[in-house]
Amino acid sequence: MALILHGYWRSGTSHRVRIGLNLKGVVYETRPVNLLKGEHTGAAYRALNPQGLAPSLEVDGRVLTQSSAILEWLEETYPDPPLLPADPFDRAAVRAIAAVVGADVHPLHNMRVGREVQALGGDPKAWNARWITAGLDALEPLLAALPPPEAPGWRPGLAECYLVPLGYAADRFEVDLQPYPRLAARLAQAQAYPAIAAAHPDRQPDAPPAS
Ligand SMILES: N[C@@H](CCC(=O)N[C@@H](CS)C(=O)NCC(=O)O)C(=O)O
Repeated sequence: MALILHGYWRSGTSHRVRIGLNLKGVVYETRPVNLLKGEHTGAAYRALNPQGLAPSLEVDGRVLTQSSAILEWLEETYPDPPLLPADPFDRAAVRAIAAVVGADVHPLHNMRVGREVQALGGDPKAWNARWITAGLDALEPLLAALPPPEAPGWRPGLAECYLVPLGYAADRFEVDLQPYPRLAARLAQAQAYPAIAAAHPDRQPDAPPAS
């Protein structure tokens, strides 16, 4: 299969999908969509994804959108190694974490929302930090239901697809992770995996050169 990921280096949802692809060991081409230049709202990108949001995954010419749907497609198409645990309760715990990040937090700190906040006279950075903090507060107790990263045989999966980009956003908007020891330990362990390190925004071809 020929896979093309249309995304942006610093987009959390593109980051999610890169982690999923890398954890599955799937080879893909990256086609950058510059959100700052508004390329996602142009006709060329909307022909792929009428909603005009990143990412989109092209698979042999068919287009998948919405990071959660793309990750589910990946799990179903490439079951090994799995992103989800075997036990249905453990799966539900992982999906709850994904929903907190994907449904409750990320939509509030999206670029288009930040621009509206600014247009209304607010401070987008403080807004983003406020909602990321609310998400971290919700996640820390939920993480107690998952095997800790120190457990034998632990490996990153769907939870990390969501948590690692949130950790990046927390760092970007200067939210201290010190009050969240479970999350901090998980992120440290996950980031040591080459598949996750390779998905880091700074390592993408469209990232600006390090200063
Ligand atoms: N629910 C969508 C959200 C996609 C989304 O919001 N992507 C952001 C980048 S992380 C975007 O394209 N933002 C453009 C904008 O805010 O104008 C998904 O999970 O794929």
